Amino acid sequence: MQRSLSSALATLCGIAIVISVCSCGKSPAGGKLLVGFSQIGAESGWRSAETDSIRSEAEKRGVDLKFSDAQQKQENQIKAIRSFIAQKVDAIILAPVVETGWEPVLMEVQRAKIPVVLVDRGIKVSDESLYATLIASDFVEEGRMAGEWLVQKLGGKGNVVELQGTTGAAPAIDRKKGFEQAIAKAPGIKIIKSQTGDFTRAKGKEVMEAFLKAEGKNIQAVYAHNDDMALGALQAIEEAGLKPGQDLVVVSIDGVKGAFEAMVAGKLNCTVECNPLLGPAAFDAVEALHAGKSVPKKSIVQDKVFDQSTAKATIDSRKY
Ligand code: GYE
Repeated sequence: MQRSLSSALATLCGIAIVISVCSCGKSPAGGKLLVGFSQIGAESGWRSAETDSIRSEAEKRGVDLKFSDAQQKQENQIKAIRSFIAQKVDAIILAPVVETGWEPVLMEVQRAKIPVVLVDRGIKVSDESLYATLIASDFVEEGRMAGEWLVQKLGGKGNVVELQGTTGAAPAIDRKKGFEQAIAKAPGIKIIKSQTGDFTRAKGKEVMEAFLKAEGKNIQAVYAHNDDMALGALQAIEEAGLKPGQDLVVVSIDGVKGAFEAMVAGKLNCTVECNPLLGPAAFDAVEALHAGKSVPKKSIVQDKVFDQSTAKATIDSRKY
């Protein structure tokens, strides 16, 4: 009797342990991982390719993905993150629109013990433990590659106008910095105008129109922080009766299909690739963190330069 009572108790205890282990590993999505993805918006071809990559990877891995488009506004991203906390997600993937202002909401996420995977853009926080990992390109290096290519192309001399990305965004700050470092080695090259075009084609065109009105034939080259703004600038240049790619050298960053088409057409001169296909790496990180494994604080995506001499041979193999 004594023995059977203790063995019954042991069995009950065992069941209790099994039950508690099962319930702590289970997310509200019924066994599936539940992940919130706060995306910036749909401002560029690059951004749409990143969204597709994350969505399709979630589907492939059977992850229940809550997607939120912030329409370029940090306040919308903060709202989305708070709603992910309320939904008790297993992880948050965040593509942060700007670098600063994330501490308060990320502290709430930390209190809820939800890991944060940053994709494509970095943030500036006093406490690095507010996010688990960042998966992104080296934007300073991209700007530097664009600058070095242009210094060579212009033979060290010429006036450049710059179309900046979204004010306060990591790629806008860093691509400017890297480009300036590269052209500093060629004192004959000067940035004569620089303004934000918000990473969009429409704004890129509008700002380029204003640059052409103010400076006209004084401009030898355009440096755009992304392809969409460069494609908008090409339109403005043509509408002003000039030939982009010949009368003006145009260099940008991203490497989207439209940029390759414009290079094959002889209008865009060069693009520095920035790989947006971050879905697989993002979910590798999410799954590792969920399994309690550690992940590197930063993973750098490798990029390279393409110009008109390599565009034709590579355009068909482009994945975005
Ligand atoms: O270059 C641009 C987009 O954050 C790296 O954002 C990304 C940038 C990309 O809108 O096209």
